[in-house]
Amino acid sequence: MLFDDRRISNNVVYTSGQLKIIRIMKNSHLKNILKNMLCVMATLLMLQNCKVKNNDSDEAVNNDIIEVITNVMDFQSVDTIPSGWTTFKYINKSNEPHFFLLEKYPENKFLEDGQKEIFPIFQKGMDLINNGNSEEGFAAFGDLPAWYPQIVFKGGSGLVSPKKTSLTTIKMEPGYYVMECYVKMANGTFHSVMGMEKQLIVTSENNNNSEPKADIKVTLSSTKGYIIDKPIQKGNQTISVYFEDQIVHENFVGHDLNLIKIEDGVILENIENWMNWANPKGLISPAPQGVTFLGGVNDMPAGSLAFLNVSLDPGKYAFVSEVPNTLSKNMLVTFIVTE
Ligand SMILES: [Cu+2]
Repeated sequence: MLFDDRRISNNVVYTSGQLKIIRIMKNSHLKNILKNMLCVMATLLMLQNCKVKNNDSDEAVNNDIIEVITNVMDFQSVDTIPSGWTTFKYINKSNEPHFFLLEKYPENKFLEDGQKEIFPIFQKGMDLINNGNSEEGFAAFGDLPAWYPQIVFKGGSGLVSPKKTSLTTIKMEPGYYVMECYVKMANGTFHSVMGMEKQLIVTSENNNNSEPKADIKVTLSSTKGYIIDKPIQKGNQTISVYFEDQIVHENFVGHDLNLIKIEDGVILENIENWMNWANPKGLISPAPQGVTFLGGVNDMPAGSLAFLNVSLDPGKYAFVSEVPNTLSKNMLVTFIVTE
């Protein structure tokens, strides 16, 4: 019978052979749909994976933040990090202001050598200065080893007040570093002598982190002081710090940048005097009243670039360097952050 092997579909008559082809086609259409669905699912899974990967890399970026913690008179942090752009989160849990300075040591010189040949010399000189024998004290620094000038200051945090945290980003080159704080205790003893020194090894493996983007740009120069590119607003922001040049100032260190918040009535000259470590009353506990240290970028060679991430409330602030005569050098610059 003709109609036995024929079917009617949408008023079109098909032979059984045609129906078979249609079924195969439908099946293959279904397969295509399934295939497409699988592709979509696979894509979604891939995207999901990508998202997970991105999350991982976000976490990796977060993990890349190197925490440095001071509990009392110490540095707690990892010993070894890869090279590249590195954000240091300095958490000061103690009751004193501190910073960390990264000192790149010459080859075959290590923390133990510094402890033996450098720290005691500085302490001896400082003790003499504190006792009123400035000339003899500065002469004592002549006993520093021949390799001392080969140490390169490669940045670090600025001063950080008790219970405050700072974020400083520096491009770390491979090498052997010593992390040091040379703020002084009330009796004139350097914090480094009390245990605030630690080795940090930077490997040749690169962390592949990218350079931060700056909202505000500050240029440091021995002749012009601090040049700030635009007014600083409240809120979270990244400040780049560029060392146009670097010199040895009267107290043997180079210029750096510290961010401070200042209460009303604070005399700027008192801040200026306190910031100089070579002054018997400088860089010593207690810190000047009405001044909160919010980190910064420590001493670096000419041509260096580093970043400071800060969150600012309205108020009066200043950038100040750790060198003498900051007011006349334009290295104590105040600014107001408005609502
Ligand atoms: Cu310290």
